Amino acid sequence: MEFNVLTLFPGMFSSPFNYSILKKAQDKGIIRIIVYNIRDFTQDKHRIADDYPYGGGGGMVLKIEPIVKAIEFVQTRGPTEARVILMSPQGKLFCQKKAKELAKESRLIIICGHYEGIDERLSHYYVDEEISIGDYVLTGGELPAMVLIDTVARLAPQALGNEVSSSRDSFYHGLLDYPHYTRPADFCGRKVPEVLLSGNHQAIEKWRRAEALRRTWERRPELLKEAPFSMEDLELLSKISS
Ligand code: 9D3
Repeated sequence: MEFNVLTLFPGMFSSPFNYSILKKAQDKGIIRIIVYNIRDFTQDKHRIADDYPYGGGGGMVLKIEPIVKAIEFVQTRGPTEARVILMSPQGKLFCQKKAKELAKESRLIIICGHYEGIDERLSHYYVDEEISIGDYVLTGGELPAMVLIDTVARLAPQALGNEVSSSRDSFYHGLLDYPHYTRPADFCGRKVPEVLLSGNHQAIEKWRRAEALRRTWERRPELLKEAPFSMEDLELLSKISS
């Protein structure tokens, strides 16, 4: 899977992807992250990528021409048409479901704005969808693009090694994670729950499921509307909530 990032600050993308699962996935050729500097697609001698807004008011607006040139360059460079995503505070909220949908694509173009805005004709004529990562104000679309790439890349077929299992993701689908413990079994009198030391795998699975349900009920009850439940889950939930 190929991620093509268009940004005015390509340097921001060098280190975050050089670690852990994403590093391994790139080394193995499972994903490719290619970062383009929008300024390299300007055609004037001052390499100007932004301009004053029509209608006045403060701030600058990213120009459409260099971004469209960059999109066209990436489109002609690959075998299939890439889906074009604009990171934008006006976009639809990013979520795991959207990540799974994007993981089916073979190529993405991800555009990062970094000023007051981008000429509206870009999103109107050249962008397939606008995505926001949440209702808070950042300085640009670069960090949101990294969040999106991180989330989608780990879902790309073969990206997850043994260290993380996506089958566990799917068993706990829509729920918060259960608590984790490792040695020592007693840290200054703070003990690991007995059941985890019992070796009874059926009892451990039941305890983990109950803890995941309990935490979700306590911390993120709105998630329970979407999560799939078994009959046993409903029994556990009725105990928790009484
Ligand atoms: C007052 C108008 N502001 C929009 C809320 C202007 C503005 C603020 C911040 C325009 C761009 C930005 C930079 N942010 C992004 O480009 C961005 C973003 C974000 O700020 N929060 C969550 N998701 C995203 S995706 C891109």
